[in-house]
Amino acid sequence: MVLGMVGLGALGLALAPKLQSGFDAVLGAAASKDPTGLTGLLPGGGGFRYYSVASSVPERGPADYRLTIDGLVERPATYTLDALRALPQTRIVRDVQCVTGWRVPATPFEGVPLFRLLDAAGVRPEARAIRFTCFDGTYTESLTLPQARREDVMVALNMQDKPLSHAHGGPARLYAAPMYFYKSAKWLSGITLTPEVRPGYWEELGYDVDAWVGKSNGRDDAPTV
Ligand SMILES: Nc1nc2c(c(=O)[nH]1)N[C@H]1C(S)=C(S)[C@@H](COP(=O)(O)O)O[C@H]1N2
Ligand SMILES: [Mo]
Repeated sequence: MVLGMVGLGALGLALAPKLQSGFDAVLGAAASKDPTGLTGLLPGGGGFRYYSVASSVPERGPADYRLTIDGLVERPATYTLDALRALPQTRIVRDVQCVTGWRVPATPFEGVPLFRLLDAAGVRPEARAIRFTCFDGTYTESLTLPQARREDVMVALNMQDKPLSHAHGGPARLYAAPMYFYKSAKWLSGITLTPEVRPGYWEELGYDVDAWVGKSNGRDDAPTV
């Protein structure tokens, strides 16, 4: 279907602002990261593919990672990695499903349920949705408030019983278990409560904002989980 075209479109968009600053270098870097996921199988990744729409992403760890909650909340907050690890954690084991077709069976994720961070921040009544931002400086995602409050949506700190690696979006990524993996923003740095849904990076390029596995993006092949 249109996935290849969407990928090429994304590449063009991502490159456009950078063209003045060294066409060859940028083109080479972007091509090696292939946003369509046709290349870039992670070594030892057990079927995962490495995705990044940014050509390079800084590494952050316990010393310099921060997660901010702001927007339509009573108590904006900034969490360190230690602060996130100190909160009660949840564990979910589901298949990871990318919208382009690849799947990784029964993958454990652990982290802080998103609703706990929302409750701690005090969501204001006029908030309807969340915009997620990332320290790659480029990727964005969205959820409605009811989606974000599900028990199977978390800020993930561990994957496959290990701290999330940089390649998989560590030290913290969103994990939205019932949705295609593009909802699970890697290198998560911002959670902003908004008055309405603001479509994320791939959603601006045509992917569904409500990304239920098997029930979106032209598919109707599985019950909503
Ligand atoms: N910041 C960021 N998050 C992202 C992406 C990305 O390009 N940048 N790609 C998404 C897509 S399409 C997929 S399939 C998964 C891939 O996660 P992985 O690299 O851990 O396999 O990350 C999602 N989250
Ligand atoms: Mo994906």
